[in-house]
Amino acid sequence: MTGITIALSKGRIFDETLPLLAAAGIVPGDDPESSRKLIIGTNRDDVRLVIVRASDVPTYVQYGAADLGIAGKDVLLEHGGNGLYQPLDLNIARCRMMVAVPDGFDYEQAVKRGARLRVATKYIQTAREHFGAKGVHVDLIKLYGSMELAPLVGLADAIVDLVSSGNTLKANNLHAVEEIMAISSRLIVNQAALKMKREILQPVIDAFAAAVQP
Ligand code: PRT
Ligand code: MG
Repeated sequence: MTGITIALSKGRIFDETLPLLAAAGIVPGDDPESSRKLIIGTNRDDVRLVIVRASDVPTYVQYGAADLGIAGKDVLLEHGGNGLYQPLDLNIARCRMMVAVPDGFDYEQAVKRGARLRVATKYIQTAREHFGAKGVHVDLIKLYGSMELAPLVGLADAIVDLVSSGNTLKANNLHAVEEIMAISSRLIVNQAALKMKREILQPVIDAFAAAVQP
């Protein structure tokens, strides 16, 4: 293909990327929420979109199956970023990576006692780094979704998860006890593609950069 392929996940990243695409003169031909197509054409013959799982976006770009992608910092930290050029923080899909516990669980006290905490999370690397730096001993339990359930059924003492409104924590009688980091989504670029297809890629990257909201 002489054009470029952009990997996106549907949902919040796709929605918040639309204005950036528009700034680059790119308008998707279908809505991934209603269409079952995994490859979506655009108004431009030389640009197509592939719709993949959020956590798969870095993999597609790393191997050059997509030239560009947009992925959360949470996802990039777990992936490791190998082979990826990350020129821009797009400041979209913002949230915070937090440690949360059930209401009534004394986290400070447990940490002070040097208790071994059981922590359920999808973000094993980030959690390991966070608790390691604090000197807190943890057993990490890998989950792929609905971390909020784990402490409610005795699977874990605490979770590491993303929080935006805080409504999910509240609805499950959990509360945040620590912020690990602020999260937003980044533009990622395949390093080889940047050299081979710079004529098409660079103007898109520049248009995104100019359209980023503070
Ligand atoms: O859904 P799927 O399992 O396919 O993948 P995903 O959950 O990784 O994808 P998606 O599309 O839900 O999220 C894509 C990216 O959006 C993430 O990688 C984050 O960088 C970013 N983002 C921003 C969020 C949130 N905000 C967010 N609130 N991702 C997930 N959440 C979840 C959170 O895990 C928790 O379950 O929303 C729930 C909390 O929301 P509040 O508003 O109740 O606090
Ligand atoms: Mg999700």
